[in-house]
Amino acid sequence: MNVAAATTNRDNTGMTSIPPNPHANAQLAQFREILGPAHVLTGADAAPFCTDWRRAYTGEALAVLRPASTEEVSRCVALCAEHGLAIVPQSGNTSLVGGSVPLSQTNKRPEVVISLSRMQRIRELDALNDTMTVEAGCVLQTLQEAADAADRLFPLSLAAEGSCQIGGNLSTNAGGVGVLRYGNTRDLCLGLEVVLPDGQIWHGLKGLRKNNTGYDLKHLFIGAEGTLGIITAAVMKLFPKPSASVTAWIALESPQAAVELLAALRARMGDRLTAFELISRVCLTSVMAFRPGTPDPLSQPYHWYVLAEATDGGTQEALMARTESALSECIDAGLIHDVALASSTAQAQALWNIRETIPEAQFSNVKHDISVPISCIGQLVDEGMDVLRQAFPSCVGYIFGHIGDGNLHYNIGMPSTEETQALIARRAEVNAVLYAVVEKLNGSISAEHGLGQLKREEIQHHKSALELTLMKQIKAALDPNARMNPGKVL
Ligand code: FAD
Ligand code: 2HG
Ligand code: ZN
Repeated sequence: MNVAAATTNRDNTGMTSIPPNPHANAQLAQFREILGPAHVLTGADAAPFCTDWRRAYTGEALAVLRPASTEEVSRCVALCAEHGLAIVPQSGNTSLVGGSVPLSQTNKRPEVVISLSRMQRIRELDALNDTMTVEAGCVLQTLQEAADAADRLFPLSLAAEGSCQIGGNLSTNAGGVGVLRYGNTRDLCLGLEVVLPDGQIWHGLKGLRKNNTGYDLKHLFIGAEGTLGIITAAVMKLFPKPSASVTAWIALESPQAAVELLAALRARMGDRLTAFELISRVCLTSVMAFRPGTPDPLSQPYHWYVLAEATDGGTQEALMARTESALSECIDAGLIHDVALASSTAQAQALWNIRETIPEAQFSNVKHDISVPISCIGQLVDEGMDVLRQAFPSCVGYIFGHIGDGNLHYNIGMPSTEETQALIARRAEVNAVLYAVVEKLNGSISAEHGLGQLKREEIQHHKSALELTLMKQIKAALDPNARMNPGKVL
């Protein structure tokens, strides 16, 4: 799905002016010299880069710079260092935590956005090494297509894949629907090329599966949300392309039943189980309302569903037979109420369309992207809703997500738009109630979206003093003048 910016205005932090920068014109002229005038955007041309997808954060930048090569990124970053300008790296701008846009506050240091979107080359696809070396601005879907054309699979998959770019995926260590089988983006990366805050280029583009030569630097930049440097290229892993795929829409009693079903199916199907997504009835009905014509996959309603996918390298018939047999054993064991198996690629796609539409169908609410050990999911859902309903009677849980990874999008709204707006204004209180349960279960307040601006302060209450100190020391070592993506993460 290509995610055009959403149109509703919600918890907007407002647009304010940056303090006068007497050197702005001279600085812009120098950037134009490096990039050419067409690739230094200001004013209205820069505005779309300064607002996030949910229109929850709007900031202001001196300019949006659009380099076409690592060399150009390096020269721009060196110039920023010379002039003390802060830098917001940006890829597809689909961040759900306000990580990819400049700050809105007054008296801040002037910021430039460096957009990687012109760096779209696949530099090399090494089929025998099962790797591709790609530039940071490659759209995720393009990488999936390039792998497919080479008879390989690039397994990272999320609803924003038509817009997000691999540099952003790496910088957020994105998850998505394939983590159960293939891991997070971190697990898919073998090497990186990074422009450091002073403009130096770290050439770490190795396609090695074994390389124990001291600290593995790439892992510092993966998941750093642009606060340590700018990723300009990466070596990503490829996998054998499955030849068979079965998709099932499964109705069940509860999230706890889903966890038990996951264990039962993994025992029967092993690594063939590639996706296992929880979807509540509330989410399904919100998709049906948002996209009229969306069919209800089963003939009667149930409170909870799982969208599961199995793939392997054998025949379609064999995988279907194995899946049917596993599912019927689970029905006999009382784990499943009903199930619809897609009998064509089009039917499978229709089921996945429901799942991928959920973010758009319910984006205006109090978002939570949380994880707990998979075994604690049932408790998280039940206890979480209990305490939330005590504090906010009549609140509605839009609960869905990657239950196979212990990661739920536990979004909280109210029956009407007005009440939901009022709840969003009390977001901190909603967070406090739910995060107490997450904390008790030894979970995380950000499973896959990162911290950005949204959770920058909250995280202080969920990490130990030692963890925060170590993070600050790493930041100070790589970015001593704190010019990389200020106001995010730390
Ligand atoms: P951006 O939003 O542009 O940037 C994200 C962060 O990375 C920012 O902090 C930015 O400064 C930094 N950054 C970007 N590029 C670079 C670079 N080259 N070097 C250094 N720092 C950089 N996320 C998931 O994990 N799983 C999901 O299932 C999922 N589903 C989504 C569905 C929808 C509809 C939407 C809108 C978002 C979803 N997201 C999901 C969130 C988002 O798509 C991911 O965080 C994604 O990885 C961001 O990629 P991007 O290219 O848009 O990065
Ligand atoms: C997803 O899994 C995304 O679809 C979006 O992470 C989460 O809308 C959300 O809260
Ligand atoms: Zn998600």
